[in-house]
Amino acid sequence: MSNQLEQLRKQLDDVNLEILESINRRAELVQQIGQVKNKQSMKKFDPVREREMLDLITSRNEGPFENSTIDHIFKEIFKAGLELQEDDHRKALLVSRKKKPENTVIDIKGVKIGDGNINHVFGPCAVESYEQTAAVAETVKSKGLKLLRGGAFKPRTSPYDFQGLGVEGLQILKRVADEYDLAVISEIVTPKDLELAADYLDVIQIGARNMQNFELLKAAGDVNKPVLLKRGLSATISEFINAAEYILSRGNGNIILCERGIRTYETATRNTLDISAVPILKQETHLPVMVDVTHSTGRRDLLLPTAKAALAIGADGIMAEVHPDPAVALSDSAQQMDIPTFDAFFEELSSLERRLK
Ligand SMILES: [Mn+2]
Repeated sequence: MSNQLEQLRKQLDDVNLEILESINRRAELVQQIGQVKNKQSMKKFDPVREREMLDLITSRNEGPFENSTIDHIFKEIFKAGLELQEDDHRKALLVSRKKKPENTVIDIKGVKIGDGNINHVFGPCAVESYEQTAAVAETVKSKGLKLLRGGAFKPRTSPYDFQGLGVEGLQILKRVADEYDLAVISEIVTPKDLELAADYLDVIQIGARNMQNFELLKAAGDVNKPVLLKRGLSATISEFINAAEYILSRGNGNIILCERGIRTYETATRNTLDISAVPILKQETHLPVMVDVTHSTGRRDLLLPTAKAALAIGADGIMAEVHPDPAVALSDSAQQMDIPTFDAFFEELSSLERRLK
């Protein structure tokens, strides 16, 4: 009796190994098909073809398994094959370290971003006037910094909130950039403004709310300007990386990724700063990574500690908002730093930078 059981078990082991060999042989064929489809830019998933395969299989099914069970088992095998093809594709993402092991270094008016040195981006939330922007430019310049931010087109939660000065804001930024020899960064929200903006700006920002605006990403991939891409408020890291891939796939490889907090159930901060995104993005991609401490925290008292954490964890720089008189700012008045606060913030951050070197 026990001898019979042993024999049956032996046969079962043999069948298992046959199945193993068969499904791996199938996997190799699926990979070859994937390569052929890639060359012809064909879709990986073909529901008509899957239906044909299932029909052939069930038509030959003599049991004891029911057709519905066979359908279910093979559907899992098909799915595993499809995932194998997609894995092959993921290995080839242009933004990935697998594709390009060395860091991307972006030259912005002589400042190198991504070469291991730290560079920050400071400036007002929105450009409100020449005087207001110039006041921040002066303090940025006095610290030996080169990059100035300022919003001209402001995508706001409410349509009745200040929407930015638009082209006039870009003109103010350009004037300030020329007068103070700074490089300016501002958000563009629509593809039609990209070419115009390129005349005024040194870096085009794509904001969190537009991270998956695929037409804007594609258009940004066509211009010859560095792009600072912010993570979407509910975007996974994989979605963020794929958004960058949209830009690079069109030819523009000068992309800075910016973690700016994600939406969670926590209400103590405006968003939850996903600090671990920084080393993940640095490992998975070859792009520079910055951290926006203003929008991630929404709290002035957290700007310095989160900025320190960002530098300690390997960010290429910090983005934060500075306004000569935050109390009267037309946007983000609660978390912009006034100039004395910014002076103290910068001094502490610089001393950490020196210790990190
Ligand atoms: Mn802001």
